[in-house]
Amino acid sequence: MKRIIGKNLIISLSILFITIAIAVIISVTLIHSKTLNNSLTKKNIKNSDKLILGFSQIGSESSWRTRNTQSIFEAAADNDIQILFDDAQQKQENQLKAIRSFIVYQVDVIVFVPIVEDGWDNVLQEAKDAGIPVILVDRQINADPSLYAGFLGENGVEEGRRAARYLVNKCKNRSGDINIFEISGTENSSIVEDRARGFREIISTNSKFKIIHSENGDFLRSRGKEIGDMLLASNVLENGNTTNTIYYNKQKIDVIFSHNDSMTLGFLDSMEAHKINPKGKGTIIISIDGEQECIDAMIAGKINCVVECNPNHGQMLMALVKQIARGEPIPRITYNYETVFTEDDNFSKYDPRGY
Ligand code: GYE
Repeated sequence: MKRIIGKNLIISLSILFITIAIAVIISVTLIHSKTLNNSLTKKNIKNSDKLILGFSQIGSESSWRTRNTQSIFEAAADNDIQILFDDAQQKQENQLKAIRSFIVYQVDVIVFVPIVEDGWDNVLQEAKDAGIPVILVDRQINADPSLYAGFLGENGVEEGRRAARYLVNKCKNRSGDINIFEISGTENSSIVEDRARGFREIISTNSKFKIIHSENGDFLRSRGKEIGDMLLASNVLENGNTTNTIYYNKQKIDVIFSHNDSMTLGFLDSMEAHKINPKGKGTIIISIDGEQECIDAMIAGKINCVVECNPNHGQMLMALVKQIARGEPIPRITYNYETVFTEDDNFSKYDPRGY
């Protein structure tokens, strides 16, 4: 009798254990694909007139990115377009999975922000075979152009050129080498390559400009701080005082060219931690994006120039989505409006940035 009770207990415990394990597996799966599954039920509205847009975003690595996502959601709501959303959390494999889910759900249009340039051909061919048009937002790819309808975003090459033009003008009366330390973003992303190319194109017209090092900061504030900590450790002298001149491998850094505001702000965090006076540093700092916090830092004299990258793609994107859903072609490339903010501006004319 005791043995039978013991046996039953073991069986019951095993069932309980298996049930818990299954519940854990299901909830973990749901956490990642929460938005997709929520929308799966809404997919049944396919019979209604609402357009359904599958949108794969990279993640939320910067305030710029957060605003970019918001802008697309706001515009979709304004245009009565239903979004199936997936946050890829900085992984291309998650984007590939999301796009394949959109194909299974038979969305009307797929929009995605390609984290890197390569590796999209197969999934885009699958979308094409399923008859679903694809629009790239913000970043471009290396793939046969017939695999997607068009691109909407910023002109990264021009952003790099604008950063360099500011520098060339700022240093027009300086002779001798001007050493540049570059903090770049996600490796193999089109935006980093474009900004780097545009920047080099302009500075190469004068041999005094020298890029002495380029460090990948992944577009993250935390990495900007780490890079700052690595450079600035030697600024703290034995007597506890700090020196304001920044060096890399014993070479004085005249310019920091940072590919986004998050990394620039991380670098400023590090300067503050090392008690380096940002105004007396003698290093020109140039950043890209135009986040409010960076504009404020420029107004406070800590940064010299911020090249705008406009994250507000929403309204333009919805216009393209509707156009393509009507079966009309869209332009291969649509650029957003962008400007440059510098220390010489009349700051009272600035509008709040909204990100
Ligand atoms: O500059 C940065 C971001 O791809 C233009 O990605 C975008 C960049 C932007 O996270 O802040």
